[in-house]
Amino acid sequence: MDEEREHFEDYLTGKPLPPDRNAEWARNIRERVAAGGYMGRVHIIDHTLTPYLQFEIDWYYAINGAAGEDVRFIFREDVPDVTYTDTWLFDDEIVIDLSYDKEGRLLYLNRNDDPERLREARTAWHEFHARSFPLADLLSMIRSEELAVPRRLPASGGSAATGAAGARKVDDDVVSTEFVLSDQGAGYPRRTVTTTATPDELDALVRTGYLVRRNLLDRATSDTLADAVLKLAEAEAERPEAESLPGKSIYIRSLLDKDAVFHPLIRLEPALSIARTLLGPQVWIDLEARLNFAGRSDVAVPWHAHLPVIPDPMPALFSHPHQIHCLIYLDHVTEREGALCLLPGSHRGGDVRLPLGDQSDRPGQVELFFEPGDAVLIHAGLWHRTVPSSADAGYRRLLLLGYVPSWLRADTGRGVPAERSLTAELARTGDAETRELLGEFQW
Ligand SMILES: O=C(O)CCC(=O)C(=O)O
Ligand SMILES: [Fe+2]
Repeated sequence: MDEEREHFEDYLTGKPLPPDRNAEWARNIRERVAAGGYMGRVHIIDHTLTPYLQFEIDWYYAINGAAGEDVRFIFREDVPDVTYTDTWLFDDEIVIDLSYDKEGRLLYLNRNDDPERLREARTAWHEFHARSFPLADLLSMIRSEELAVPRRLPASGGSAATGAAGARKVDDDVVSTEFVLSDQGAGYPRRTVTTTATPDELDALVRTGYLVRRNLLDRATSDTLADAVLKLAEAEAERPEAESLPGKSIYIRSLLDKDAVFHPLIRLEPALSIARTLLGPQVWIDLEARLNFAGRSDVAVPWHAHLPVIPDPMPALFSHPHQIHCLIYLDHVTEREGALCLLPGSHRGGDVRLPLGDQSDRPGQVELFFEPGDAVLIHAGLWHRTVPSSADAGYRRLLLLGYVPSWLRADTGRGVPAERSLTAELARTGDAETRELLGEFQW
């Protein structure tokens, strides 16, 4: 790596390239390819070439490509939504993951023999390969000036080695992202999102699909909100439209419209900042509650995910349903009330298909218990359930704070409102597909 750094620094000063650069490696490639082997790589790039990428192309890729390596590129916006890391995959059988420090220096190589990791790496490779293009196309884009090739180097030469680092900064484990909002009308303003979740915690949420936050609300706040939830539950329980199992449990929807005591949760920064860092800066908030009445046994929510909408096969322009749901517990959740069970990583693949009503233990499940004010953020695609309560259970109240990308809205609220909703009537009489086309979605 240090040698590479030297070469890069020479390159930046405009030193001529040694004609025999990378010769040994190129011989290795030629031999393998001549013996019928395949060598290839896919490199993620942006539309502006970084100085480091220019260096890699001129110093290595041009030589490797000529020797027979399938050097390929993928634009960042085309990166498939699969789990990937910087990985070498040998003969479709051996996975080696590479890890780097913040400056982009190699920290270690890790051979991973887990069959699940192999499956993941193969999927990532095939998806990346399918959406990538060869070096020859990249060179032709550079020639035809379809790609920006800045001649002036960034003022802080040091950061060049990390490639397109984006605007995410990490100082003392505080992650700060400066977003430019793609808002033409407002002149493309900037918005900085700062979160106290550490980079490791953010990565864990993305990878495993959950992140526990203890004491997200202080005790006084959680007690106040618990009372407000109970009051609404009692007021709604007798209504015919109530979403309840009478005497056992009830969902209360649209809380922000029902009691202003919930409004401070709109700006619950520790959770909001995590959601904005991961989903993008523009989200809207939906708040609901669920309550189990005390003293009831066998009250449980079977295995489910909140957004089980990934079709098979995957259409090219499918919109992945990323939302973050923050479950805030307002009571003690012990064995009596029943743990929350999660299946870590189950938000990533569409291949978990548990039958309706399934309450069985699953390999790898994680059980969580809570104190009032504790929370867990989950990816909305994560599979979870609750363990059945016992007869000595206390109340089990939780808030479901949903962070939804802002563009995902049924109603823009603009123009002259309709006097009466014709579509509501149509939906009442229409079949399931008509209702779906009118915006109804049941899960
Ligand atoms: O009660 C819980 O702990 C979780 C409830 C849940 O998963 C839900 O209502 O969607
Ligand atoms: Fe749920």
